[in-house]
Amino acid sequence: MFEEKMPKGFLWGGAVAAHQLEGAWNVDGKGPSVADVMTVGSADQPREITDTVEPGKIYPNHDAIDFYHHYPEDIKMMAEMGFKCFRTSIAWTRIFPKGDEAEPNEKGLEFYDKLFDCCHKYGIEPVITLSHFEIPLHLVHQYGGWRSRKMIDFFTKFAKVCFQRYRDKVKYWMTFNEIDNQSDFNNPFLMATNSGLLFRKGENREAAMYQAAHYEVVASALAVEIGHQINPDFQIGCMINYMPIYPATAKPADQLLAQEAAQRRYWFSDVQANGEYPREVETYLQRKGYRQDITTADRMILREGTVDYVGFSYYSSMTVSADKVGVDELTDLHSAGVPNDNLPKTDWHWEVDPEGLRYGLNWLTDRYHKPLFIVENGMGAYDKVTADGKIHDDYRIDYLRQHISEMEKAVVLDGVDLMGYTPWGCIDLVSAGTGQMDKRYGFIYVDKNDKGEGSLKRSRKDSFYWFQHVIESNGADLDYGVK
Ligand code: P53
Repeated sequence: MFEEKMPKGFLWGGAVAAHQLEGAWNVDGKGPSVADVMTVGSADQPREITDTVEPGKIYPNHDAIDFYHHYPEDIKMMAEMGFKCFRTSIAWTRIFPKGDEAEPNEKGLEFYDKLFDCCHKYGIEPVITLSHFEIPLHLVHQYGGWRSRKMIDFFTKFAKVCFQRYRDKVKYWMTFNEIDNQSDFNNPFLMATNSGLLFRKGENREAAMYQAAHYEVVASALAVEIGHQINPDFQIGCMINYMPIYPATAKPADQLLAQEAAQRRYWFSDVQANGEYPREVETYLQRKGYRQDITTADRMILREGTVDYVGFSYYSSMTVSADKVGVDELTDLHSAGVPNDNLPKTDWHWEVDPEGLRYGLNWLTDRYHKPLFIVENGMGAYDKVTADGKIHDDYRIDYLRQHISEMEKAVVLDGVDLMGYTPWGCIDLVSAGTGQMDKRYGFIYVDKNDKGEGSLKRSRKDSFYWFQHVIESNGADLDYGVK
């Protein structure tokens, strides 16, 4: 147990994303986003991305947990847990239903006014992601998503409208969720969600990714500049999915490969935090002839729009082996990955590595010299409701407890500058990767299953009371109710 507590004002809370919990997919003028044409999958079955909404298929994001109509009750429960902040996103298609309209949709703007007012009523600070896997479907079909430079204008217009409207209600922002997931460019789901890229047959996916991601980092930098003009007190961050990349052995080739893999994965945040492409990635792009459309003006924008903090999600680490992919043959990171036998796995095969979080907090501090914010962490698990209506989720408490403990070492022993901690899916919601409801992360249980059946009734899991004590003690008591 720590004598020292976390810093005063530390932002304890929870994280969600609009499309994964709001539902009301076509209510009050909302247009369809790319998430609205994704079906339900499972641990071993990927989600299908259809052209349009097809009859007979289950699209779990359409209704989700209907947070759109339940938010007063849900925020109240989060306040009961003691949340200091609440991370969600603004569904782009509520504000610009197609994405390329001249004027925003007033009804959509009003919804977030009400939501943010509700948060403030309980002293909860909203933490807002602008683009969290919710690209307007029209922009995907009409412009090819981020293949098009025009997306920079559409996105920055959306960002500006939000910054102006919520100037006095939201202080903490992030531009793109998990922008670096695209280093896994052979994963069609990640490319569709992050960039609205639907691949053509035989296309060079890596080339398409680098060009699209370039437009995104430019749009992100412009948004940072616009935001700071609108309110100099805004804290605007980038957001990456951070995973330590370990060498499989102490062989120098594995070490080199791990370093190279990190360069290919973290150049996104390098650009966003440091204002320029790192040398090795610039050289790689020149060698390959990728990202041909970059202008002098783009480079200026990148330099001027650096972020205030680095937000990141943390779920697991990855391990790479030069026996799989040679050092100079690395393209997509996934292909170099090997299992790490030292680590247990979740039911969805994600490796659990609490110490990797402390390692990461130090690594990111060394690399960026900026405040950090853990905006997602957690473990998807099956929950069982017992006869007395309770959910005894000791496995979830165990996971979070170990991670928070490592986080506290990084802050107290290593001096990392950390703004807050918002575990993922604080209320059960639709999984991004699989579309399932039964892959649960929440402290608050929601009665709904993968087929879309259930009363939507909310109830408190054991972890609810545990996290309440963690927050109440500012991170000093991690043992409440632990046997
Ligand atoms: P789910 C892949 C790898 C790491 C994080 O994920 C990821 C993904 C995408 O599935 O996504 C983030 O729901 C994301 C959230 C997502 C959460 O992690 O697949 O920012 O939207 O729900 C957990 O279990």
